[in-house]
Amino acid sequence: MATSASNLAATKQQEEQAENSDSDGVDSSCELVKVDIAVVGNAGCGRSSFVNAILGFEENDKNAATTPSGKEISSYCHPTSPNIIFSILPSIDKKTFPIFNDFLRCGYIEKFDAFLILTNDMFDKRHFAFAKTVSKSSNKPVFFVRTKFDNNNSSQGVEEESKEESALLKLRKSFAKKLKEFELNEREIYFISNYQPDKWDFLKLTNAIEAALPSQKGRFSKIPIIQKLIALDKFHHFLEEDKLKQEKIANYDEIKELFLTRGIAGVQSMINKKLGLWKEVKVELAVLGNSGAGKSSFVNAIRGVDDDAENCANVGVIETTRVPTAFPHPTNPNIRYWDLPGIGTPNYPDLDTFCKLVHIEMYDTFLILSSARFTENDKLLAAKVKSMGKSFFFIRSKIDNDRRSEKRKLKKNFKENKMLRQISDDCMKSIKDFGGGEQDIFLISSHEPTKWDFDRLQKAILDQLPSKQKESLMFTLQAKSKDVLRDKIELLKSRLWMVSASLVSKKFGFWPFSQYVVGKKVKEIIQSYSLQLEFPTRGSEEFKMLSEDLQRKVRKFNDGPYQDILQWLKSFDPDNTHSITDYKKYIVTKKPLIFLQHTLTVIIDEMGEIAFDILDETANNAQNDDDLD
Ligand SMILES: Nc1nc2c(ncn2[C@@H]2O[C@H](COP(=O)(O)OP(=O)(O)OP(=O)(O)O)[C@@H](O)[C@H]2O)c(=O)[nH]1
Ligand SMILES: [Mg+2]
Repeated sequence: MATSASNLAATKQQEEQAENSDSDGVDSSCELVKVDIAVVGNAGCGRSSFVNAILGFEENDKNAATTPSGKEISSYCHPTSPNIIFSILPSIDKKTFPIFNDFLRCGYIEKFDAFLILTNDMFDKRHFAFAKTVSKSSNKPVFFVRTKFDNNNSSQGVEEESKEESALLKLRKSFAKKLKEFELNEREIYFISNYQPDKWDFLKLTNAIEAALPSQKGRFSKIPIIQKLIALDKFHHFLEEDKLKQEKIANYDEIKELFLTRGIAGVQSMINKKLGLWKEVKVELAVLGNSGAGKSSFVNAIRGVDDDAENCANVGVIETTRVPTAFPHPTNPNIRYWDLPGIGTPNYPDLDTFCKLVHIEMYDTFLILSSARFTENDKLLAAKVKSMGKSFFFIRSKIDNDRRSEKRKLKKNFKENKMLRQISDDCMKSIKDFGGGEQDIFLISSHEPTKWDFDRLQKAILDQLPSKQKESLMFTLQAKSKDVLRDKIELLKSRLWMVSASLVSKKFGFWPFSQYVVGKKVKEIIQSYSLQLEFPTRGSEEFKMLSEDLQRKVRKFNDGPYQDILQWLKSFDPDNTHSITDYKKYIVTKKPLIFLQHTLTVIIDEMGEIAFDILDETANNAQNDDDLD
């Protein structure tokens, strides 16, 4: 048998590395157990590329594997795993060995510990005959590897994927037939690409080689490229990649890189930043209109603050708003409603003075209120805002007053819809120059924000804001209407994969990969959902008003997770599909991200239904009260 110079070099390299093993991370525990794996194949089948791929060498590295010439053997190992050697044998084809028996007589079967038979096409007679000889004369493992699988498989799109599936099936069938012909036991065929080791069966092959060589248990995974492949595999496992990647993860590559370099902790720090981004976004909303139009009352209503609360905007029958005053949202101070004095008041006699003094350019959107027809000043202001390329809304306030007086006047002949149409038509006349339609006027009462267009207004404001501002404002809106509720549920769901990833424990880190979910954080998330979906707290007046059935349902989410989180989570999946158990303060499951995604989706759906029921019940109660009036 010819042994090449590079084989000797590899041995020398191993010896040197073994000597330095303590200082440079070489696995010293297995110095004595060497394995030499033969890479067999025809010329051009990808033997050296395979060795480079498995050892993580670039083709132009000085250490890179090259195919030996003639009947030489070249051997390679990775510096961190010097005891795992890959030796490229001379080509098994007719050109190198016109007589096949000459190949068999070279003593390879005795010398090497395992055999990888590579082909970039179909396996031929010699391949099978060689495998048969190995299995007859020893019980050394042989692996059939089909290389260059990337050449005909781009695996992009569903159609290509199904084509690939059927190609694989065909190849497997014909391979099984050949095995039978040569009376070889059933065995696997591994489809790989040396250029894309993260795809197809590359990792499966390395796992199989390691499993077949008991002396190397746990050693293959020390080779960096294999370590990376394992991490990547775990990453795919973690994300259930295909489903999540396309739909939800915009910055997939960034996340992958973070996962591979810094593990779950890296992904989480990025995710936490993203999840918290909405808190940093600023939104400035200007509320304008004549004195007494109901600006301060509106500012309080939209912030969910009572007119006599500590941080309320002062409301009064006499003029109260004299200087621009910002009212931050109670749960997010970056969202500010500005209560602005009306144009025409002593300090702001005309539009120009007003614009200058209130710094008109600093607001994102303008809410123009009037409790009667819109005035000339309202229109001048709207035109100015329009010229600045910003949005504005005409809001007709105090509809409850109109309803009350009309009802008193018309008694049984009172028809609310007719009244609303009249008010709307009347307002339309005053703003006809703006060319809008009925939908551009919002009829509201700040005293009854669950009625009329209050909700449609909130949604309209949201819809014209840029997406980050929209998200930010959405979280502060009260889910007192079905539209806002629906949007909130959608928003909560769109953040689900990030939320799920943030709940996985990073304590157990990247290696071994964490299967632990932090129970306390799950409770916090459920609590935040309760808040977002406006579940009344136990003991509150709102809670007492609910029917018994709804009280029980609300309690399930308000109290349930705090009793026994494991049992509580299991109640959403009686078959325990995700096989969850608990360990100390953790929920343990094999695929934490998938488990969380599924369970939290079920939870949000159930909570969403309850929130809708609460709205219905509250609306019914209010209607009954009205009917009694
Ligand atoms: N019925 C009813 N009254 C309202 C509504 N909004 C405001 N009011 C009443 O209208 C009066 C004036 O309301 P404010 O909110 O102080 O009006 P404003 O536009 O801030 O007034 P200035 O600060 O003076 O410019 C108060 O008595 C409020 O209680 C409403 O939607 N319905
Ligand atoms: Mg005011």
